[in-house]
Amino acid sequence: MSNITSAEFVVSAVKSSQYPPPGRREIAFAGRSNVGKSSLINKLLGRKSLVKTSSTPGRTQTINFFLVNNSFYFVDLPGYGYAKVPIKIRKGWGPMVEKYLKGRRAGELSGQESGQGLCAVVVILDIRRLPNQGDHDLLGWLTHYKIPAIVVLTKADKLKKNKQNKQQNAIARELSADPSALILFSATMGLGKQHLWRAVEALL
Ligand SMILES: Nc1nc2c(ncn2[C@@H]2O[C@H](COP(=O)(O)OP(=O)(O)OP(=O)(O)O)[C@@H](O)[C@H]2O)c(=O)[nH]1
Ligand SMILES: [Mg+2]
Repeated sequence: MSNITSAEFVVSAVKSSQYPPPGRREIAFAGRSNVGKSSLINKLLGRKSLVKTSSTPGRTQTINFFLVNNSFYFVDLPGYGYAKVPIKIRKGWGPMVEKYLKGRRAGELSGQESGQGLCAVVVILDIRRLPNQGDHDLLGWLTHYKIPAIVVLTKADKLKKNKQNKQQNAIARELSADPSALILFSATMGLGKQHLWRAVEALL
């Protein structure tokens, strides 16, 4: 998508009654706390601070919907796996996100029209780390609910080129995936923006 004409915050939700009404397609973004989800969305949309980012992990604790080009939603999901997030919120994360994934699937929504609902989840991993239990759980849910996943390795700017490739191969092995299926990204450098847009557009 080379042309973002509008991007606006719609709603923060903690339960399904607060989601915007169905009728549009949406792409969700998920990953562990502080991995760079909100920064990645801002970069994709070419907006500096549409989505709040923070160096303090656990900043995003609700499901945030953004309407893009008056056409589809981007959905910023809260991050998982950060120990300092209060226990009550941490315990709520699993059910809240799983309910979202289950309930918003394309074809699951009332009306059953194609052209609406969750088309794919962009799973964001830190290129410097191997996937953890939370990452595996998320990918497991996506497989279970037959929701396409686009896997992105972000913060690539933190590693030199040869180390990037090494990590890409190691993470792919851990996920039993093809290394070329993992998109290298950097919100600070803009690396991977076009590549990720192509993957998103193919599923929207
Ligand atoms: N060097 C570098 N830093 C990044 C990148 N993406 C995000 N960051 C930094 O990582 C920190 C967390 O970024 P956020 O986008 O707030 O992360 P998040 O996953 O939304 O975090 P939570 O909402 O707390 O789960 C911030 O300090 C960002 O500036 C990147 O590609 N490269
Ligand atoms: Mg965030």
